[in-house]
Amino acid sequence: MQNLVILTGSGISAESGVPTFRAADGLWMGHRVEDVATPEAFARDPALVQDFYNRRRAQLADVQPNAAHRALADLAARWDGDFLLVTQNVDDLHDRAHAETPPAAGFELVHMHGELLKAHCTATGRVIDCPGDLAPDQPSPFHPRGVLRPHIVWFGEIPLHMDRIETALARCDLFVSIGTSGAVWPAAGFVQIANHAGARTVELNLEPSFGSRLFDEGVYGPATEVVPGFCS
Ligand code: BV8
Repeated sequence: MQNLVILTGSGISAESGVPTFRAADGLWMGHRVEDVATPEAFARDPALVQDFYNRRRAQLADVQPNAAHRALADLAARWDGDFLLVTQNVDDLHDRAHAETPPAAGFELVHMHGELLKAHCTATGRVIDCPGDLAPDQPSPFHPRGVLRPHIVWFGEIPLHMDRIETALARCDLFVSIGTSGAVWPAAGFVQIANHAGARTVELNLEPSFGSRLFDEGVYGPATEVVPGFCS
């Protein structure tokens, strides 16, 4: 019984039409990341940040899981060991793929950078399904001085589920990284934890990532081709 950890990044959703972060122009949907994905940006210009996430949340209605998301869901349905799917993505494409193909008992999906479809209260941290477009000073239902913000881990904030992730990495037999540039920490360091645990490490990406030399193997090409191939 093998224990599996898979990490995904925006590259797995690219062929669904969801923009990746580090496209050639370095801008992300017309913005510099630090202008929209930091607590300082939210404090400085909440209208800009709420609008940026409102637009991305609205776009989810126009995209669908692709063959790579579905291949992972098929794998999760038949995997007989522990399978932790860690996504850096805040879209719900993995969630939808696994809802269509229910996973086996040992499967768990965690969003380490949060979820577009959720919001949290700035005063209490309580997380709820996002009630729709958020206003710059969206009142929180949990605290008179709270505001609802996107439930997104911004740069400089601590990723979610880190204990769960590090525990799974320390005991995994196979670690697969899919569609990520290896530019963002601590996700970029997960392969080193897996290597230290003696796991086989594989990178599936359009091209070698910044950390490609840390992997035992690399298979390069579009996710909708290399992921189903790897999972079969
Ligand atoms: C933390 C939510 C401490 C936002 C995201 C200096 C100052 C301040 C901080 C730092 C610093 N130096 C380092 C840091 C830490 C910082 C960091 O790493 N900065 C980088 C930029 C240097 N990290 C943090 O701040 C993190 N927090 O460190 O806290 C800590 C840590 C551990 C324990 C305790 C405390 C928080 C980072 C989270 C930021 N939030 N997302 C939002 O979505 O709005 S990160 C963001 O980047 C997304 O989540 C994204 O997933 C992630 C990584 O990017 P990728 O997914 O890899 O996307 P990218 O475009 O880069 O690459 C796409 C890849 O896909 C490419 O390789 C491409 O070839 C490939 N591809 C494209 N098309 C396809 C494809 N592959 C296959 N098929 C295709 N068709």
